[in-house]
Amino acid sequence: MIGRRFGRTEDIAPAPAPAPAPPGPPPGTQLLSNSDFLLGTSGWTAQASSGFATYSASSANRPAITNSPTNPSGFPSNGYLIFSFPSAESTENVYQIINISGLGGINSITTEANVLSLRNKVGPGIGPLDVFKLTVEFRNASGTVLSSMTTGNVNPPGISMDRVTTPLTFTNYALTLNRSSAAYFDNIRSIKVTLYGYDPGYWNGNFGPVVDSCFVTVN
Ligand SMILES: [Ca+2]
Ligand SMILES: [Ca+2]
Repeated sequence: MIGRRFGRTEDIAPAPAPAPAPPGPPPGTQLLSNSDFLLGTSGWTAQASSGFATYSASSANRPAITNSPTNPSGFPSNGYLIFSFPSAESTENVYQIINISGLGGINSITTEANVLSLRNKVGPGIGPLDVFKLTVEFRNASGTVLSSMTTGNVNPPGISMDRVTTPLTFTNYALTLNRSSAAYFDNIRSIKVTLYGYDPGYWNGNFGPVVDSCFVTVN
């Protein structure tokens, strides 16, 4: 009877247990398919109505994926998404939608892209810097956007056409959504990752930002 006062514990109805969140992928799982672009366009969608371009150093006007960029030289053959010169996001926009059954046991989602700029040689100097943007949307089961994150437009460091550096240096851009700051975290059922970039030098061909890899990792 020690510690009991004014009533009996069995009079108090237990609070209903909250429904458990559907289990998420194991922590550390990487969710994007063809994350390193080694499998061509597999898994990725080009928003342009005409789809992806065929990689070209002279005539492409949309994003393309290739294992072997021909200009400039210096790229090893391991898969790259390379943008072109139109600045319209509807044209230079490549995305992938990841569907998940739940995020139980997961505390964060990190989206990252490894990017390098192909700067144009214009006259005696280097042309305008390439523009790149990484955006990720978190959606519920109905497809409603719960939140989005973006790097905004950035200018990845890069190389000029006639001064290739070896090894090529890619810059990592990352966005992390934490469970602790997102009350809707357990309602997320899909993740849309969008890569956008363009070449302000306006050279016909694929001379925009180069994406070597893109990952979505849960932890
Ligand atoms: Ca790659
Ligand atoms: Ca460029």
